[in-house]
Amino acid sequence: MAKIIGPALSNMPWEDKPAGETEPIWRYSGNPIIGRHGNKRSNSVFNSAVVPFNGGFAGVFRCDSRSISMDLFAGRSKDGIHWDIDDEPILFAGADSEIAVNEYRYDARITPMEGKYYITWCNGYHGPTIGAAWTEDFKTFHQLENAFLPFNRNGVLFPRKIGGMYMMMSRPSDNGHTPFGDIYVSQSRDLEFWGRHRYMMGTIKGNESAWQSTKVGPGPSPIETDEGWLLIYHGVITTCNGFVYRMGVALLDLDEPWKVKYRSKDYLMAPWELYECVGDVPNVVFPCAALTDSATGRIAIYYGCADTVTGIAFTTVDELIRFVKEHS
Ligand code: BMA
Repeated sequence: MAKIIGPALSNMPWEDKPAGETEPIWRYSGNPIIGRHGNKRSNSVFNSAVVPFNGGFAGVFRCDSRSISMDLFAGRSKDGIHWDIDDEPILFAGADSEIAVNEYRYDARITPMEGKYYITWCNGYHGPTIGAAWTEDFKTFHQLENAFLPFNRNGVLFPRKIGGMYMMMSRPSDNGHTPFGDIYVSQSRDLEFWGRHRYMMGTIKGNESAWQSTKVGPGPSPIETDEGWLLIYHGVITTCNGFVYRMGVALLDLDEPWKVKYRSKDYLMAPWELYECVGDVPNVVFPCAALTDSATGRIAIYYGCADTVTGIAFTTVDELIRFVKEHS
């Protein structure tokens, strides 16, 4: 049995694998857990992040408004399934006034680290780049400098220093709906200045693994295991009717996480259910968070469905490691 390195979480949302299920991952029977109308003005609630907090759960949610502006909202939950999401967006304090201008904010990840909760997101600053902030209470949020220049998306921190350095994955891109994209890892001593950029993994061209032929991007903050960092990511193909977003998994070297030990050739999960295939942007599953229980190896992945609603899928560390090794 592989081991998750991290705290136990006995109250995380969970359903056992249904009898006869052959997939390595299975959806919560009550999906979607958050519908379009998660707060007062929301058109859609998706691509959002959650963490254990104060015996329950807290989250940062992407709620696109009815004017279709993109912003981040704090939320709280007792069970990780039923959520109260604020009606007003998060006010980020502390940033340099230039950085604090809110052009747009979306697709947050949360990484608990050193007693704080770090939030990273796609932040509009003359083009999309990686915004960063921290909170201790999900009420006051302290904004840091943007990690990178535009154009970039999917900034995801590792949950601890590695070799004495903070590490963040990202996916350099362009100003629009990027028709390309590979994942890199960057390093920092202080979470402000980033360098030592290393290529981690890219798209796979041709017919071999075409679901990830257009772009790939990191999902939740990586899960530390005794076999390596488990990275759940999204992969995109361009079809005659637009992009299709699927989920994959990779196992990264613990000390040099840009080195990929295994990576799924077959996708892990794809838009199969109606709420994943039909919505404001059809055929999208987009993972942004994972809860884990080191005592049992359980993993609950939170993912956006069709850019409209939010779902949970369950798996275990053994299922993911077996799958990535068998389908690498
Ligand atoms: C990406 C991001 C995501 C979105 C996806 C599908 O480029 O904008 O927020 O879920 O496209 O529309």
